[in-house]
Amino acid sequence: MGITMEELRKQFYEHLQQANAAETFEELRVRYLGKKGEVTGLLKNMGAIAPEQRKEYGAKVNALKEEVENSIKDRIAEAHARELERRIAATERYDLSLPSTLSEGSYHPITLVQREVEQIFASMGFTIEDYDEIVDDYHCFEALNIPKHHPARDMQDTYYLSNGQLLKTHTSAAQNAIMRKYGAPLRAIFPGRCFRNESTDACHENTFFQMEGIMIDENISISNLIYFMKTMLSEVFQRDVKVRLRPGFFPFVEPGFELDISCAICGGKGCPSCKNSGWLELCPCGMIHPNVLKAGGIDTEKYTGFAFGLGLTRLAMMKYGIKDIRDLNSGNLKSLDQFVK
Ligand code: FA5
Repeated sequence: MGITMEELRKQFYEHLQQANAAETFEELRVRYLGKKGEVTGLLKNMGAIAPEQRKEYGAKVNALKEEVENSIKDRIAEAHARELERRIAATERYDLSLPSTLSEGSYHPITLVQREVEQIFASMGFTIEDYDEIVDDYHCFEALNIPKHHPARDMQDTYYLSNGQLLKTHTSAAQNAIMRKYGAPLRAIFPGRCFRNESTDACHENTFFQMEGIMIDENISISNLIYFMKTMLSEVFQRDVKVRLRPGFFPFVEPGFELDISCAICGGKGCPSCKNSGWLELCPCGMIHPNVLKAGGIDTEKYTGFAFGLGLTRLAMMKYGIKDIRDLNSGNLKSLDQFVK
């Protein structure tokens, strides 16, 4: 005859004493109560028991089975209760009636940068214009020399509304209306929220801000454009920033440029914020295409002009060292609170 019932009971309680995790309780259950378990195994001794004692022996084994089962259940319940108490003690308690820990409200970093850029351009004689977020195809594309089916439309994956209107994909959508409103000569900037059906990453959002600028007058050339871009960047950063100008294609300017800024997050070495290139596309620009001036009612014999489309959200990232553009739309007060002014 193997282990006795008493020895098995003692051994079980020693094991139960050591068990503390869900898996070990389950192991114990299988070890003692499973088909090949040790308590079940006691029944195999039945043959060695005198026939008149078998009934009593069977009842004792069943009682032990029940005892083992209940002891394991009790220990599991105890462990759950302890874990719950631990979690309650460790969890921050929220008391909604307490005053906020944020000392005062703050402007969003994009608002701060926007106001700064507005001030710089206002001091150089530019007016600040507002424009719709829902626009029509004509203003967003056709008036900008992007006819239907032009491949340049693919660059801006557009959210169309069921009535044929669309969410503005770029602030250039206001160019035509502003030219028509003021005529030439004209200096205006117009900040605005833009929407594109983009996959998001550290430097792309589906909702972001741009600031458009146009200057139209007699004898406006690329030199004027470069002067205004340089002045704006050195005022915003209050230091020399490395920029590069390279050719860029946009149907509404000719010639067109991409103005990139050396990534302020990695110092130009390459990181996720600049897609590992060390440069961030910040402010495409160029000389306004004659077709766009004509659509805006401007006399192209007399006037020329430049336009730029500054990535305001990216400028805020570079200015404040924000590594991930998605933080700016997150509404996370803890990270935005540091910009209190
Ligand atoms: C344009 O939107 C043109 N309308 C800009 C322009 C205006 C060119 C006037 C010439 C004359 P682009 O798609 O490259 O171009 O966007 C301009 C800037 O907006 C980018 O350099 C970038 O800084 C910002 N931008 C574009 N897409 C996103 C995005 N998904 N998330 C964040 N910023 C973006």
